[in-house]
Amino acid sequence: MKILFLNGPNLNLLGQREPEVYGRTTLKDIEAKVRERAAQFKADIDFRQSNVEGELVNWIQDARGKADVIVLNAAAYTHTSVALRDAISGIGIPTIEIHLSNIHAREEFRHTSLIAPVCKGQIAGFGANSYVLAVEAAIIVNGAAKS
Ligand code: CA2
Repeated sequence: MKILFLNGPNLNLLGQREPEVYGRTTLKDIEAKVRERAAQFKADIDFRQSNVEGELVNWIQDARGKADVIVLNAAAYTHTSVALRDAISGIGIPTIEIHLSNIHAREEFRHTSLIAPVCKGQIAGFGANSYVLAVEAAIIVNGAAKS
């Protein structure tokens, strides 16, 4: 089983800026945690980050026939991107939306996710553990898709 983790804009800054909001864990640290958890399920991980909306759209499209599940932290694009939403609904690969923070407990503009309606579900508010939980969610979603 292959899980594609995609990370949106500014997540490359994790652990280096605004530690009071996003903690001190870097994206590399999170990737290591994800790989450790995925190894327990013998799942393959592809883990990427981009600040460019179109690059994320291209990666979603290219996942056809390569990834079984996509786990997406679209960061700020969560709240703005019709292009990402259309890409997710266009490819037919089950996608799980994740966030480090609880977007529903933050500013009003973060309460709306344009991608949520085309995702299988959402995991938000558990910091780096949102990513670890997403590995398990991906296994469940993949099993459900095959049965
Ligand atoms: O909680 C999340 O995972 C978010 O997707 C993070 C996004 C934010 O726009 C979403 O509303 C919720 C922000 C990612 C930017 O991360 C930074 C990390 C360090 C310094 C500055 C930004």
